[in-house]
Amino acid sequence: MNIQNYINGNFQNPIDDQWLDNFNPANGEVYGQIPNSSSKDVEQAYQSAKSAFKQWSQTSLEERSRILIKISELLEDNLQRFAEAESKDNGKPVSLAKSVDIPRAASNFRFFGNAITQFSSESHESVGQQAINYTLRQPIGVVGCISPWNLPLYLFTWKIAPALAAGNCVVAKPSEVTPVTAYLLGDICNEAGLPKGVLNIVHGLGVSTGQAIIEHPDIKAISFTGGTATGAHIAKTAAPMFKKLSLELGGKNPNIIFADCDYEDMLNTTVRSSFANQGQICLCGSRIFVERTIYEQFKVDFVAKVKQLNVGHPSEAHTNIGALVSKPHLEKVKDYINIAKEESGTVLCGGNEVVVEGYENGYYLEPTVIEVSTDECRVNQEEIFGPVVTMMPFDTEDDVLLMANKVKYGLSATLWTNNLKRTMHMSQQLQAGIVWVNTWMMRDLRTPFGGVKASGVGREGGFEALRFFTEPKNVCIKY
Ligand code: TXE
Repeated sequence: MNIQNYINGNFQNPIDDQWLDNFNPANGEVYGQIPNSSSKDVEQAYQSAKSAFKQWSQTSLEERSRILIKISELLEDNLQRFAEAESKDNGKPVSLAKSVDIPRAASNFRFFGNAITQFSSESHESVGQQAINYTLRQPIGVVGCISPWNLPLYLFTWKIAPALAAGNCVVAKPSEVTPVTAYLLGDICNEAGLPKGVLNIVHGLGVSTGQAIIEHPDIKAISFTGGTATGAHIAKTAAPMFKKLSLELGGKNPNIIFADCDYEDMLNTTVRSSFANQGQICLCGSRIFVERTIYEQFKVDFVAKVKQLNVGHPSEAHTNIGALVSKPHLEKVKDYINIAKEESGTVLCGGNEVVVEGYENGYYLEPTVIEVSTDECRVNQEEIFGPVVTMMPFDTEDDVLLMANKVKYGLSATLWTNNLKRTMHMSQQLQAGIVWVNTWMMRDLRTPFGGVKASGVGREGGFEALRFFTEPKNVCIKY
């Protein structure tokens, strides 16, 4: 499938006619070409967004809301087609794309379509001075949204929907590794009646297309999800132009298990929080810490369950773990398994590539559990972003808190306990933007989402996202 840029409501080839191969991770074959857009394409997308801005920013909230909800409905109508496209592009099981990725992309549009009708700003009466202040929340103008490959349409729309709801026009770039569902979204936007130029989607490499977006002097805000190194580069580039930035970056999240938890629930959820989406979710609990009194039992039970996971072709109904997203990523994850062995970690299960019959060149890897003897080893400190978890025992609350916080990241943490005092204490002390207690990845779209430390700056979700995509202006009236 060949794809094109979506600019001013039309599909078009890149101006310089530069193209990239798009791979199917399930069989390693090239199945299409995608534009590698240059700054010329980004400029055209910007001009189209700029021309559309005046009218879109003046469009009533009811009308914006109606269009966003229509996009959501059309995504739902096309669930099967989008789920299959996402799976083919990314390697994730179709069942996962159908139950999580595409429904969530639809929810993003519905949620922000509704949220904008409830969004309001503050007013401050200056008592005794006969003045009133009120805050205008105005759209920024043209904003840039750049998203990664792990949850392609899910994260792409998580940025675009609030940006559009707040009255901005958008230049967006999905990951060059998984661009297809973003391409398909263009048609849906046209069908829903989104005016031309309000959303523009340009495809290409980070260093060419992405770089042109972040360098563009008139794209006033950048919402980015991706690797921490890229986030740092974007911050450096954008800071001298005083762009507004929201950066959602990597994670190395602790999953802390106390003996007093609901064991079965914890065990089943821990399998999911370790290996969902082939472990390629920034929220995965990739460092498992288990209270020593149940450590040996957990080790036996967890490994037994992990061994039952089926690695297979993404479209097979019995597949739990599909293909990793790309060959270079597979190599990176394998390198970490070798590093673990060199660091004297013990591979309790997995660790090898899987050959799936009929798809011998696909990027399949066994779910891998590594027992580590110290929390300071590289596999316990660096983001692997694949189907690999580490585990080790702990003795006290203080010990595990220290280890949990002793990484450069701070995105999420999971805590399994029925002790209320401990829950309150640990939730306050964990250095993370999100703490889940007795659950994992339970999402309410109204809540603030994002991380601390090297996991990024800013929060997405709910009114936080609408605040990010608007500029507050104070108006003071003396009467
Ligand atoms: O991400 P990149 P990569 C982590 C994970 C992974 C690592 C690298 O550990 O192994 O990051 O992944 C665009 N200007 N996460 O290399 O490069 C790029 O085109 C503007 C965590 O795939 O950060 C893509 O659209 N844009 C993560 C997006 O940035 C640039 C999800 C993300 O790609 C750019 C994915 C530039 N100079 C990976 N360079 C999470 N937090 O969920 C790249 N891009």
